[in-house]
Amino acid sequence: MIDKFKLRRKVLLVSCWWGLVLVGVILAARIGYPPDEFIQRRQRLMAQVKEGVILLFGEPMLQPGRHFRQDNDFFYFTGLEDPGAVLAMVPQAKKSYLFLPRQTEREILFEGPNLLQRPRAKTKLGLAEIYPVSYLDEFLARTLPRQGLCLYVRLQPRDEVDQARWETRIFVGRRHRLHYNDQLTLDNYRVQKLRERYPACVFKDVTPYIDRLRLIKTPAEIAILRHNGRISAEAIKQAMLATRPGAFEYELEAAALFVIFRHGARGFAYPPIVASGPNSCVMHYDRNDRRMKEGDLVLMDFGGDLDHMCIDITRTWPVSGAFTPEQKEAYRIVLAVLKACLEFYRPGVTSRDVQAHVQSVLKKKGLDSRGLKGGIGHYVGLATHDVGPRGIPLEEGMVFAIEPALYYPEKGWGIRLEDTVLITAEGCEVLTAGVPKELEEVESLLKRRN
Ligand SMILES: [Mn+2]
Repeated sequence: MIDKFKLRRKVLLVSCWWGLVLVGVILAARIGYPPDEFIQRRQRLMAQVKEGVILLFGEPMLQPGRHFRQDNDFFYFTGLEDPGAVLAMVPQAKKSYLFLPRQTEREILFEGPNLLQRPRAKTKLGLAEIYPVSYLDEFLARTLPRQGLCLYVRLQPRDEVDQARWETRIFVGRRHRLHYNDQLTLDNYRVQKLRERYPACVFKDVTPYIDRLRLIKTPAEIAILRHNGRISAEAIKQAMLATRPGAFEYELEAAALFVIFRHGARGFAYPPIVASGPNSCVMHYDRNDRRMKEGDLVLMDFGGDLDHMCIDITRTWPVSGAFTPEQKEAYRIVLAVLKACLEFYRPGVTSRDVQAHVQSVLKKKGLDSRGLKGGIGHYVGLATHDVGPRGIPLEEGMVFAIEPALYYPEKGWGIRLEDTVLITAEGCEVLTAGVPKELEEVESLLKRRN
């Protein structure tokens, strides 16, 4: 009996140890993109557009004060982080051309050489040629007449790491409130110049084609998202463990950032929200500088940006470690809505179907929905609010976040829960399941604090 017990204990210890090693290996693994990923994406785009010349501009300069992050659409078809680049695709010839600035010695010294210094890279990257940007206009002048004088450019706004195309449009509109700030966006300026230079050209919008492709994640993107889901979930877990009365919100932000940066993230999917007490009712709270008190709830909305793929998670927990009965009641409703959504997601389902299911689940559980509907949240990918047609039934390979919430400013607390999910053939995979959301699990994790 004793031997058997000892053996069992040994097996348990060994398997625990291997479990820890495995978690370490999984979190430490570097994923990235396979080399031909971007060649295939360009082929897919060209197979659909079929005509003219497709022109995509990269981020023009290094961005002060932050790591360089390439324009999302440009990155999607190149995977390149060189500033000042332009990509031209000629669908009828099935060829792609890259244009890069000719760097001075000084630029090379400070920033390192761009691909123009490595002409042989073109074969590996599947490019027909790498040219200096100064050749772009002559290239267009030579190529456009043979391609029917048709130019596909981005006629809709760009998206950013934490801003959808439609949000860019709204913020530009907001900036225009004051006529001193109402200059054209860089995209619109480029289109205006192209129209001036090539007045005979027909201009068509390439964004619907791009958005349709970006909507369905590739196996490489899914692998990155899974990894990001794991490290971002672990980050929130560490923030939960760092919570104590008297600590500042930014201490939780620091605990979470350490985890994602340690595992290869280049930045965050959006500025981390660590909102305690009354701040939890401010949806995009940004300051993170309040001192937390016993009795506060803290709402944290956080996700990493790993290899240009974003994750979006929200959890809400009590600073003291225990929810009040009133908070528990609200938490159960938010959680029930989230879980009812997650269990129902599968290909073919519409937002309306999900909402009907949510209402029937709440009814069965005898819970008052307090106005919460559930449904399908925002797409997630290269941007936290990613591109893609809205209002269509779910398809395998879509990734989106759903974030039910109840806010009570008069009581000084709000509750939001959010997971990022991948639609699979049979249902969905919660990419952010690594951080607990069940009431009891949250409270028991908080008990582990020293
Ligand atoms: Mn979200």
